[in-house]
Amino acid sequence: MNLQYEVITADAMVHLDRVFTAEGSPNIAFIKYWGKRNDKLVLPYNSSISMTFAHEAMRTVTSILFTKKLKNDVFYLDGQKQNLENKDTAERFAVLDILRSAAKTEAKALVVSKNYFPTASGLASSASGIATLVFAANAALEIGLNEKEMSIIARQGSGSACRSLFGGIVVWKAGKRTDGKDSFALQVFERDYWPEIVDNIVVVSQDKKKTPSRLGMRQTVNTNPLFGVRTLSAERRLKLFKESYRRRDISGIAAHMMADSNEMHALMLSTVPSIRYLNPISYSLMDAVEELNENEGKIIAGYTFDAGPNANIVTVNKYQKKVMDMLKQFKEKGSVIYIKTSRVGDGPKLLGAEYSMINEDMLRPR
Ligand code: 2P0
Repeated sequence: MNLQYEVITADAMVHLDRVFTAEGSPNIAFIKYWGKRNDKLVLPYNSSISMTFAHEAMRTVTSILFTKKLKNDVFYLDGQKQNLENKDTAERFAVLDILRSAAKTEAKALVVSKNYFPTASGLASSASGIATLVFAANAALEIGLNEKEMSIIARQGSGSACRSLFGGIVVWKAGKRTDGKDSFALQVFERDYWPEIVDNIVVVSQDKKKTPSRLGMRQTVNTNPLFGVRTLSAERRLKLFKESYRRRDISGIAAHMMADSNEMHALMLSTVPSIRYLNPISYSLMDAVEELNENEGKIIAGYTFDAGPNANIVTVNKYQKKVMDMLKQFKEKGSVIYIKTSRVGDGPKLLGAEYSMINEDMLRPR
């Protein structure tokens, strides 16, 4: 077999020197992923479930161009050229090598990405970044992967990214196989299944987190004897959460999401060394949501926190004013920087050429 010929044929199918731009959104997990059974392939111990944010509220826009003019990949994030020698960035960028190998090309990529939300503040920037990158590259390389296949690749860049390949409510199945082929995301409820749902993203800090999730998860798995019960507990709760969502039962989903957030943060706290992402304002927000529910005599809102102090407070249209009134006191005291409200959104989509963020200058060696 003539390998050279094969490469040339494959490259002919790749859109070289043409910019593809896509937008995608982060997701918030209601039943969380925290701990890998395989670090390299990013295989989780338990399944997780999330909501993809609407693009209007939170999004990443990524332009990509494959070219023979570059000797190495080049990556700009929020206007800053990134160092792809950095181990963490390189590990995540390895998704491009998987895609290149599927397309049988060695062309390098110029990637320009912009996040319309604070990076590295526990708001899942890696999830939307990698999901959008995989989506745009799949189009540019004309590989024709479907969302499930893209989710398997995105997962290897960042676990939570696999869930952002879909809109609506999404499950990442943990899978059992050692090669990861059964560890992928799928949509379990369409975006409009329950249109009344709203998530209030309450930003209390824009600082970079102290412990990267990847390191924190490894420490938890390696040192925490409580981790043994986590897998079963999360799987069980995920079923209950899905059932409540199916019934459009706000009290049910809110109770399950609060329990799961608390279980994950308890695991983090009892890891050695102890990992603490929540700050005093996070705890005050938990108190305030619980007080609101007590005053109502039923659960009308639920909180969940990722690897950071920012809260996500979920409710339905009917109770949204009560939640915002409760949050007003935090804003007045200056303890909340801003609140973004999002509905359930769509998965990534391609944008027109006018959205390209790539210019000739970026291709020049310096
Ligand atoms: C989640 N988080 O389910 C959980 C809840 C944070 C807390 O997925 O190592 O960036 O790249 O797979 O996906 C954040 O971790 O970690 C995360 P890697 P990722 O959303």
